[in-house]
Amino acid sequence: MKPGWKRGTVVATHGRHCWVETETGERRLCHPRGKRQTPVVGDRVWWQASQDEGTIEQIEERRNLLYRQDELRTKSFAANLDQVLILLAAEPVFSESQLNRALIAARAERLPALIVLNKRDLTEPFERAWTRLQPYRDMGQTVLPLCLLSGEGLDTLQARLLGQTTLVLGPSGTGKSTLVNRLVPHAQAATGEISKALHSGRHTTTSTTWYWLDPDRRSALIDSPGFQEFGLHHIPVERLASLMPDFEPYLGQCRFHNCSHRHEPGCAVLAAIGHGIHEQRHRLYTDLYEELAAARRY
Ligand SMILES: Nc1nc2c(ncn2[C@@H]2O[C@H](COP(=O)(O)OP(=O)(O)OP(=O)(O)O)[C@@H](O)[C@H]2O)c(=O)[nH]1
Ligand SMILES: [Mg+2]
Ligand SMILES: [Zn+2]
Repeated sequence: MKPGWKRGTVVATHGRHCWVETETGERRLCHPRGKRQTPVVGDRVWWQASQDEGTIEQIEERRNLLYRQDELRTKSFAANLDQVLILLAAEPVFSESQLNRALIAARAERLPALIVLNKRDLTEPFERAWTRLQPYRDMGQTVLPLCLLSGEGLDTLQARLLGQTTLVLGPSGTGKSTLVNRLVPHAQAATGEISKALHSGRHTTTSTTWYWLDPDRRSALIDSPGFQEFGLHHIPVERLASLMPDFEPYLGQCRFHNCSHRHEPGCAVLAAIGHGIHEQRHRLYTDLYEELAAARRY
């Protein structure tokens, strides 16, 4: 720390520029000094004023960091979180592979994850989605029902957000920005008609943004654009099985200590399929295993 440096938190990013919230609650546009470090939302920084803007001098060490991934480039996008809220909805139908990836990314950073299923008013698709989430409840994962339209389930969810910094993740159109608007009256986060968003292939929310839930600034919600790919390529393939909670009880019981749990004889994971491990969960594992093994060859 040097004279003139002040503390702040990155609350939004636009390319390489970002908005920093000062300790007095003022928000100021800042530019990172040099190209070495890119600030992400949630970063605690030291910044210095230059007229009405600012320069980020230093980013403090991160407690944790989540990545977003496109093709070969890996981009980090939020840091210093307490938990991750994965918002799914009755519609659009969610991809279990994407859900699994988000859960693994959170677990790799030792972040608790909360799954919330929104749009309970759409009764039949909601029931189908709820049933598809059975394997996740079986592995001890909390799954909360929600209807942002009526507000049903909001109190239970709100209690879980108290005093925490929560990153809201999920596919496009599940209601992430609607949730922010429900909980932060002056947020005015843009929300979109699902059909429009899906048909144009675009997302309503295009950048990650931090919102305070309370006047004393203890609970925060971070809205993010709907995810396409979750960055997992930094995870060693040998670690993958230990990041799937339903596999965990069987690890260390296979005949071979370096078992990949895909085809080896005497594999305790393979033996548990059908009781303890759902078959499609094992399929998600093998698909991801191949992907991570291939990524390492580059
Ligand atoms: N039927 C129903 N519709 C809802 C509910 N909650 C949100 N929606 C609608 O779902 C649509 C998408 O909501 P958004 O909040 O923009 O979704 P998002 O997750 O922020 O989407 P992206 O920003 O594209 O990632 C909007 O038309 C909302 O009005 C609900 O409980 N029931
Ligand atoms: Mg949004
Ligand atoms: Zn095995």
